[in-house]
Amino acid sequence: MHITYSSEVREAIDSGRPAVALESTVIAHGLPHPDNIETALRCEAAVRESGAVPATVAIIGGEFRVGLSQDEIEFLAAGSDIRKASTRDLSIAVASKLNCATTVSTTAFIAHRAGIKVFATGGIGGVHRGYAADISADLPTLAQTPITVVCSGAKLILDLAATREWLETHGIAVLGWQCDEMPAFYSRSSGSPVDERVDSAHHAAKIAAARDGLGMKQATLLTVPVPVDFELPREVMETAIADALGRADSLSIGGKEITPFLLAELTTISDGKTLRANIALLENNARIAGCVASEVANMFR
Ligand code: PSU
Ligand code: MN
Repeated sequence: MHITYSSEVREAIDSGRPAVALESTVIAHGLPHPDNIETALRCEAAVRESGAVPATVAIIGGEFRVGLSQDEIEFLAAGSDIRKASTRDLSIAVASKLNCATTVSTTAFIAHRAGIKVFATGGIGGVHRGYAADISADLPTLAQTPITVVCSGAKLILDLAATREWLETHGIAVLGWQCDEMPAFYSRSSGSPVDERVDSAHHAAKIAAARDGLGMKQATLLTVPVPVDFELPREVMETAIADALGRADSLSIGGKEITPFLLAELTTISDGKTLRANIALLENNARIAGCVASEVANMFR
């Protein structure tokens, strides 16, 4: 499989230095312009502050890219004609030489094959509410890709209980970063327990190393609650989500459009509060992923 690396990421991987993969769908489709550029750069800076090298993943002209320049990030953020590439789009993207942003599923797919062990994002996709057949390709990919994904759980617009059950059925361990309950994206609680609380990056890294030692093929989810100052209570969010889902339904929005549509609707309904929470958790997750990647790299020295 052909992957093109930035020189910085190439050197980090070759010398066993820690690297953290970052996705690009959140840049091209998840956040509005220009917050998306600023957030992408802040996430990269957060990874660096934790002593790791950021490796933002995308597909440019059909080429799998690991590590992007600022110009390339700005190109994705400008967003015109950038396809949201999920697993089913990978072969099409390569054959037709497309420009694509990578979701959690395709970022994990590419990052794992690039030799990167830790990946940071905001919220993974999951089982959509009221339509159990709409399951994000993020889930089956995580069931087949041994990488550690640092996230704030699944996005609150989803059916979180069904998503939690799916993870359990498919053998994906859910760790809680200094918490006992799986976070719910904008909210710090979901009502679902984590499988193990971890209080240090070292503990998380030990679990990831044990997974690899067992030869397991599943990802590990390290779930991190949104920073307290940015949390939005779940009860308040439920009304907003019901409104956003109603609008999506009346406009017949579905498929890959639904997640970006709902996130944008919530930003409008909440007067920007969900956007600020999303940015805060993305940056925080990138920082923690950098710490975990550093611990993982130490174990292999
Ligand atoms: N995290 C965010 N914002 C996002 C996403 C994650 O904070 O927009 C993206 C991820 O790329 C994830 C995708 O893979 O949303 C899920 O899309 P879908 O539900 O269509 O599978
Ligand atoms: Mn879907």
